[in-house]
Amino acid sequence: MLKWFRRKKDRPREEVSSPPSEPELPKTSPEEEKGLWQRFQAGLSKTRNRLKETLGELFEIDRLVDQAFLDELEEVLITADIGIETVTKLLEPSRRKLMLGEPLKVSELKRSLREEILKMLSLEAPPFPPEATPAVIFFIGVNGVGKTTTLAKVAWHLKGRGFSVLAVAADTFRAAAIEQLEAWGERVGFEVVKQAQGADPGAVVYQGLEAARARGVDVVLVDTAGRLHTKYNLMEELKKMVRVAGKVVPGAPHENILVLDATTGQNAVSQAKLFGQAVKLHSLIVTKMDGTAKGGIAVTVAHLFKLPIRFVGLGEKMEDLAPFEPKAFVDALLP
Ligand SMILES: Nc1nc2c(ncn2[C@@H]2O[C@H](COP(=O)(O)OP(=O)(O)OP(=O)(O)O)[C@@H](O)[C@H]2O)c(=O)[nH]1
Ligand SMILES: [Mg+2]
Repeated sequence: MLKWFRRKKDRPREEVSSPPSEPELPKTSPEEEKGLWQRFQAGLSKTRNRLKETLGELFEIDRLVDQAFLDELEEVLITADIGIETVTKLLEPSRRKLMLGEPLKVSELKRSLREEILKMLSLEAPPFPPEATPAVIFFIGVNGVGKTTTLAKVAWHLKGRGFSVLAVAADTFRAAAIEQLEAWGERVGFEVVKQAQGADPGAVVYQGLEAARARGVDVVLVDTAGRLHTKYNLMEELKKMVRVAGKVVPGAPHENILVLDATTGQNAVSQAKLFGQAVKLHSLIVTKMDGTAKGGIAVTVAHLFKLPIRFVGLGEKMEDLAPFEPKAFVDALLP
C-alpha cells in the first residue's frame, strides 16, 4: 500500500548483511493495516468533526454553488488551519468555473476539493529509510513538538521492518532529555549513544555515527534539542551538527525530518520556513493529530514547502504513529 516505506529485505542482495537463513519478515497483515487505518481515522476525528459540523450544512443539498457559498467554504477551511494561500489554491478551479459562468454543483465542488487536497499531498517521496548504510535521520523542531517520542515510535516501526536502529542523544541541553531517550530505548529495544549533559551535540553526533559505522547499523536516529527557530545561536548549532554528520558519513544526514505539532496551527509555517533556511529539510512528521481540530496544517505546510509527510503522530504510545497516506488522510478528513 505504501510505496515509500520499505523493508530491509527490499534492499539489493549484496547490501544485506544478515545471513540468508534469517526467517522472512512477516508482511503487514490486513488486520494490521485495518488497525492503522482505524487509528488514523480516530486520530483525525476532531478535525473531521469540526469540518463535519460546519461543512455538513453547506454540503447537505446538492445545489448550485455561487460566490457567497465559496466565500463561506473558504472561511470554514481556514478555521481548520488550512492557511489562506492554500485555501485559495484549493478553490481556484471552482472559482474559475464560476467566473466563466459555468454551473457548478455542490457534488462537483466536493470532488474538486478532494482532488486538489490529494494533489497537494501526493508529493514524490524517496524510500524510507533512505537507502544508505547507515541511513542518518535527524529529528528537528521547536520545543516540545514530540521529537523524542516520535523518534522512538519511528524506531519501533523500523525494527518491525527488519532494520537495526541506533539513537544518538544529541539533546544535551535539556535536563533529563538523555534519560528520556534511554527509557524509550529500553522499551522499544534500541541502543543510545550519549555523552554527559552539556556536552557538545556535534561531538555526540560524531561519536554516534562512528559507532554506527563500526557496527554496521542500518539506521541512525538523531534526537536534537528543541530550539526556537528564531534563535540564531541555536540554529548555528544545528547547522554544525549537520556538518559533522556529513564528515563521518558522506551524504549524511540523508533525511532531516521537521517535526511539527499539529496543535500549534499557523506558527508551523514560520517554523518550516526558518528551519528550512538553516538546514535542508526533507520531510515532515506531524504529531498530536489526535488532540486537535486543526489537522489542516499538515496540508498547508506540505503544500507551501513541498515537503512529503512521512508519518502522523496519533497519541503518546509507541504504536500511535501512522505512516502517512494522502488518500487515507483526505478520506479521514473530509466528511
Ligand atoms: N497526544 C499526543 N501527544 C504526543 C504526541 N507526540 C508526542 N506527544 C507528547 O508530547 C510531549 C512532548 O514530547 P517530546 O517527545 O518530549 O517532545 P520533544 O520535541 O522531544 O521535546 P523537547 O526535546 O523538549 O524539545 C510528551 O508528553 C509526549 O508524550 C502525539 O502524537 N499525540
Ligand atoms: Mg526531546
